Amino acid sequence: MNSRRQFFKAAGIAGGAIAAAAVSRVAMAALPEPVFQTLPDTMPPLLPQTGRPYNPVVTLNGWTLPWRMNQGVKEFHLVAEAVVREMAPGMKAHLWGYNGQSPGPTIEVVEGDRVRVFVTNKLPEHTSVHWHGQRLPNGMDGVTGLNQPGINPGKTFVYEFVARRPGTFMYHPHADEMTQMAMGMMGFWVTHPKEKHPLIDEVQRDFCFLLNAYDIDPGSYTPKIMTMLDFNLWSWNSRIFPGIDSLNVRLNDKVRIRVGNLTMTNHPIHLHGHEFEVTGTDGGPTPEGGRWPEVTTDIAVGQMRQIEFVASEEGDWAFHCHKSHHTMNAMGHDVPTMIGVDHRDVVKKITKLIPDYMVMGERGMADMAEMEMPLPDNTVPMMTGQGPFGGVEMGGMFSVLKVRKDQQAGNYNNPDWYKHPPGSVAFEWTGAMPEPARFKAEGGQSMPLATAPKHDVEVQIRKPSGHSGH
Ligand SMILES: [Cu+2]
Repeated sequence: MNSRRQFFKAAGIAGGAIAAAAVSRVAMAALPEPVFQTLPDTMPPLLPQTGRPYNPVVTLNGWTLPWRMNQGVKEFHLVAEAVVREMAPGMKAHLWGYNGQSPGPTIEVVEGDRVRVFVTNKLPEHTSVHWHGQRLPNGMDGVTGLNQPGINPGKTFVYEFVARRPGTFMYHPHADEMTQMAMGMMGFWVTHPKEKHPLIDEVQRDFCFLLNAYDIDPGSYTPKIMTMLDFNLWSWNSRIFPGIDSLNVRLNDKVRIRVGNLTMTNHPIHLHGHEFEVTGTDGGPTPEGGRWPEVTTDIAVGQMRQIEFVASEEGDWAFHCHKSHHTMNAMGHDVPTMIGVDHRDVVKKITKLIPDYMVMGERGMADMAEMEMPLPDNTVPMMTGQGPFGGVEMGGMFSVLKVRKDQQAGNYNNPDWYKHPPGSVAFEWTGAMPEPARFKAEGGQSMPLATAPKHDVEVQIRKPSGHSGH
C-alpha cells in the first residue's frame, strides 16, 4: 500500500491492433473497457460504487478489478497477456497474467449477482478460464475441450453465471495448464454474502493472496515451465520477501486472511503471536463445530484456507510458510552443508587459482546473508531483509503482521517498526555461565544393538570460528 491506485486506460479495445481486428463488431460494441494495473503494490480496497454494498478485500501486492453495471449485470473484462512482474525490488520476471499483472486482479461480487466476464486472449496460444469452486452451468466451467473450445489468440470469449454461493474462489486457465500456471496465470475471486450469514463474520480487515512458485534461474527472466518440484522462488502473489507488503492492522481488529494454493506442493502457513481459526475453505464456510485454534494451517495444492483472529497483541509478528526452504530465494538449493568443515587448506590452494574464491556456510548459512556476494543481474539474495535489529535472513513466502494501537480504521499504510516497551525485548546475558550438567546414566539405550559396530567412527569437531563455545 505504498502508492495510490494508478490505472492507465488502454486506448480503444485492449490497446492492440491484433485484438481489435480479431474481435467482432458486435462484441466490441458490448465490451467494457479493460482496466490495467502497472504497479505491484498493495492497492486500497475497491469500494463498491454500484450494486449491493460489502466490505471489500485487500489483495496483498495486488488489486481489484473494477466492473461496469450493464442492465443489472456486473461486467468485467480480463485480458490474458504477457506481463512484467517485479517480484521484489531488483528482480523482474517475464510472466503471463491478466490486465498488466500476475496474478490477475481480484474479482469481487455479491452472492446472487449475475456476472459477465469478457476474456480477451493476447497470449501466443489458446487459453480459457476455469472458475475454481463455483457453482455454475457446466458450459461456463472453462475446461478447454471438455466444456468449451480454447480461446484462440486475439479472440474474446464471454462467461456468464450467477455467483450462487458466498465464499472465496480462484480462477486460472484450464488450457495448457502446466505452462500457463507456471507462467503465473491465476487470480482470486471473492463472493460476499448478500445478507448477514450465520457462519461469515464481519471483519475490519480482509486480506487475500495466492501462493505461487516459479523456477527462474538467477540472471534470467522467464520461468522454466517443465519444473515440477524444484522451484527456486516461492511467492505470495508473485512477490518474494522482501518484496511482500506487510499486513497492517489496528489493535483488536478482527482480521480475515484468505490464502489460495496454486503451487504444486503444500504450504503450512504460520502466524506468530496469535491463534486463529480456519473459518472457511473454497468449499464454503466451516461449520462452528469444525473450528479449533491453530497457529499453523497446511494448505494443500488447489485449496483455499480462510483464517480469522482478533489482532489483540501489538507488535511486528512474522507470518510465513513453515517450510524453511520456502522462506528462501533463488540459490538456496544444491549447496552442501559445510558447518564445521575446515577448509582452510583447500581455500589457500583454490585462492591461487581463483583470487575471489569464498567459502560459504562454514558457520551456517547466515554468512551468506551478511556477505554482500556479487549477484547476477535480476535476482535477489537468498536470505535478506533488514529489520530494526538487523538482517531478517528470510526470502520467499514471508511477511509481517503489524498490529498497532494507532492504526486508523481502514488505513492500510505501512507503519514504522514496532517500538517495544522498555524491558520487553530479549537481551544478552552477561553474567557468569555455569558448566552444563551432563547426563551420566548407565546404558542410556532402551534397545541396545545385538552386536557392537565393527568400527568406531571418530568425528573431529572444530568449533566454528567467531563463537566462544564451552
Ligand atoms: Cu511453503
